[in-house]
Amino acid sequence: MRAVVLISGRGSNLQALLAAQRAGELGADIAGVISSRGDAGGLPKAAAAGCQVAVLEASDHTSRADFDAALSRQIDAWQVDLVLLAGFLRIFTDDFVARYQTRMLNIHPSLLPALKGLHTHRRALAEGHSEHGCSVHAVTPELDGGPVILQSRVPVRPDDDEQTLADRVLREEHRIYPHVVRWFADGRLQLHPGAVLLDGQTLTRPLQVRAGDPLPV
Ligand code: NHR
Ligand code: GAR
Repeated sequence: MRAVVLISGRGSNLQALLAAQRAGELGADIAGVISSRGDAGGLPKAAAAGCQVAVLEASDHTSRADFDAALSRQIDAWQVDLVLLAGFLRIFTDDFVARYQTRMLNIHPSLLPALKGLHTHRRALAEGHSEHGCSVHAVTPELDGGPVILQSRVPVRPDDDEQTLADRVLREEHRIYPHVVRWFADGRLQLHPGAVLLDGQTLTRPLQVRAGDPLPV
């Protein structure tokens, strides 16, 4: 199975996926990495790992539809089976989502459906949440609204700031994302337009772990 990873920044989730691939635990080859920013820290990491890389900047495209068309062309040229968003900061058009909906996953830094959108750690603190976390979900046209597959819960501590909380969540992102990719690569996870199936059973609610707990097999 071949995967493409879409990034916009640092690329630590990309690195976690690459590490899982190297360890033989991903079940997929990361054939290519596409960044929406030329200065993304993840790009040199991708190149060092031997992935093909491409940069598609929004400023070089006249519309979202035009950007997404260029993105599709690159993805399709690499002939991948799976599209993985990893800190990708561009909202897609419905047409783009429709094309990849059965083979596209995202890692989002909150316990969805709580805290969709950006700046989730800041908002978790501002809203006084006692628990926070991250979610791997299927991507649908509704932003951060697709079915959640696996999430990890972390405590919010009284002395947390945005950075300490983000770090605690990020460690869990790096555990759960490669794990879900493995399910997809092994053919155990199927993404359908209205439902997600794991081992042939419709997921009616997300699987959940707590920080550090063993992951569901
Ligand atoms: N597209 C669709 N249609 N559906 C989803 O669920 C998507 C998506 C595109 C990206 C990732 C998402 C996240 O994990 C994602 C999920 C970007 C924004 C955003 O507001 C929000 C959520 C996500 C990604 N982007 C601004 C935009 O105008 C740009 C912000 C910036 O550049 O700083 O595209 O949270
Ligand atoms: C991660 O925390 C990811 O969940 C989040 O951005 C960070 C990217 O870090 N994604 C979003 O907020 C998407 N809107 P990384 O580049 O080191 O993987």
